[in-house]
Amino acid sequence: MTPLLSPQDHPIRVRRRSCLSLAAALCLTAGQALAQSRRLLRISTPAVPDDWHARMWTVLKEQLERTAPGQFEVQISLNAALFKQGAEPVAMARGNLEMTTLSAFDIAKLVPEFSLFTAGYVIRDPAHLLQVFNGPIGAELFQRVSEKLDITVLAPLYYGTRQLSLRELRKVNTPADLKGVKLRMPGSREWLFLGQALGATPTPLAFGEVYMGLRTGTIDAQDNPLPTLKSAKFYEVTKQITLTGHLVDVLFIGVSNKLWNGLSPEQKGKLKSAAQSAAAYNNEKRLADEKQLVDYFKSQGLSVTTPDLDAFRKTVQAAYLQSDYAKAWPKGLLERINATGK
Ligand code: KDO
Repeated sequence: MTPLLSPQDHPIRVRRRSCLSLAAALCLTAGQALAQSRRLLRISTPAVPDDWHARMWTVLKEQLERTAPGQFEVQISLNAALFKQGAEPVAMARGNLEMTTLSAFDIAKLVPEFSLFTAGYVIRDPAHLLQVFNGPIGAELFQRVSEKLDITVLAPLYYGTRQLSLRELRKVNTPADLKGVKLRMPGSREWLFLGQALGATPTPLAFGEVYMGLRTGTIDAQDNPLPTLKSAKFYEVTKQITLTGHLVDVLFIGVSNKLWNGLSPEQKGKLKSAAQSAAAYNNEKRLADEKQLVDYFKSQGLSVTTPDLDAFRKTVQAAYLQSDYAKAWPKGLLERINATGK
């Protein structure tokens, strides 16, 4: 006997229902496939949210959403919340992180010639920095980074010119005036050497602890570019800025080769272009900030002084040239850097 059909089980409805569930199933599988084919891009940086090199990651994310919709899942983590400062390259090698900004100091640990860019008063200004890294010298060095760190550099960026900031007023004209000053540096050999070359007593401390260190007096001074002094609010616990301009500092937007090597040529092009846009955004904002921040800090009651730059340059350059670091600099590289842009 033919079973009685309830109104809901009418054959047309049944067929429509199964079509709908088939469509839903297809949608689900397509969705799952999309999710699987989406490349996870986890980004970690110690940068504070208001800093340009933190905001630039949103520029990268939004560009990728436009140019490669559904292909990347970008997760941005600021304030060293995911990995502590300097631990990013290891996290990338282990497959736990895909992107970050690397400093020359991070790279110098494995590629010794990079210590040339940790040395004070080598790079003349932001334009010189970008010419060096966007030209043949950059291409050669980035090849070494790929081999040694398994990271592809997508774009260099201008992090700013590092200046000293002190929690108390002090006459600082030459490196001798920094004798005994506890100058906070990030915690690696290369950073500490820079602090020492400046004539101070370098004290290692993570970026996230600098504000407190200045406030409580654990440290007497720190060095960072003016835009970071503002975004991380160090100026609130600083009485004096001394414009040593000792390091025209660079960061590199890097991606793990584990991710990079699995991308199609088209995806590589889009990711690289998004990284270049992010770097350009950072550079423009940072340069504009550096032009007007001295006035801002003065308006906040800080004393801004200019020391004897020749004295600083001579002392710091001599310290590097006499150090073991200089022994790792490939013959002729310093001369090529000096000749770039001239
Ligand atoms: C810092 O710790 O002083 C430093 O400026 C070092 C840079 O290489 C970079 O790590 C930077 O911090 C962070 O990105 C925070 O701005």
